[in-house]
Amino acid sequence: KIIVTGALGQIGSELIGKLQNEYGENNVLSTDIRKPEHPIAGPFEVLDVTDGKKMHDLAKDFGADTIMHMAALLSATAEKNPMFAWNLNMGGLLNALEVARELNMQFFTPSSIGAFGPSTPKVNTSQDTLQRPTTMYGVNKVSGELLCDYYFSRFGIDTRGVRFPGLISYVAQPGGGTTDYAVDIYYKAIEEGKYESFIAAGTYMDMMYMPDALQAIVDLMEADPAKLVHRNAFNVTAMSFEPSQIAASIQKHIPDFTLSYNVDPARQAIADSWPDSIDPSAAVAEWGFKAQYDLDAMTADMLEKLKVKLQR
Ligand code: VAH
Repeated sequence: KIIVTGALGQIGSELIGKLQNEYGENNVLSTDIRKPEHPIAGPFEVLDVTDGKKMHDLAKDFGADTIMHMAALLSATAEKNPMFAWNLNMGGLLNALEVARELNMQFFTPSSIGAFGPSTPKVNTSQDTLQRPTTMYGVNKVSGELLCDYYFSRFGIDTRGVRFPGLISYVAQPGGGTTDYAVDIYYKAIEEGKYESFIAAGTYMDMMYMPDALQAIVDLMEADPAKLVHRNAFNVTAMSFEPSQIAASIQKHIPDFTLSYNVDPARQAIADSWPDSIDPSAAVAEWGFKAQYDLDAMTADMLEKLKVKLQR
């Protein structure tokens, strides 16, 4: 039985459906800081992750044996409000780890390519390398990786996690990410036939389609722990592209689509501090990570699903 925090977020909103399919609707307790606008399947409770006592009581009463901590502020939002981001991202994580320790639960939380910084080698960034991020989000992610390793080595808690690249999905509009230009572009392609990118041409970032991200979480959590050399920060990625490449992929379906640029210095600075491409070989070797969607497969599915969602 799994309790999920941040269940209404970009990953959480699709993760709960994936978990319900895998483990049964009533074995997944969704929580988030406010009630869902539209009814969702399965049990739901309001939870502010900075309230450790309520998190403990909800997990205990539900009989959870696993916690998936998905609640966090993303990079651009965190940079606008760094102190609030520290308190929410680190306070929430510590509460979730403490609940996992008190109730001896298996634990998952995602890290990010944001855990790398400008001094990290940028191309084919290895699993174990220099991590001096220059954003509050990145500081939170590196701290989180170390804290999760600590809860494994010090308390024996079965903590696991991946470094997600930019995630692209059509269900929940992401909030405040730097990679979210790659989500916005699909909506605008259908709504307006054009997109003005806040990320500059030539800015490569790792990306992955949400179905691959969800499968990666399930595969890692189901993996044989004896095979895990790493635990809380597996590099995972499906592709690396820059804005003109995703535009070209869209133009295969919408020939008149045009891309222009209006770079946002704040989010460009964040993007410039991250790798161009990361090496997922540890995840492949230790738990068989494999992404199914490449750029063109993702584009075809995103446009098809968004045409329905946007009724175009
Ligand atoms: C962000 N989408 O942009 C998130 C993610 C790697 C990017 O961490 O902040």
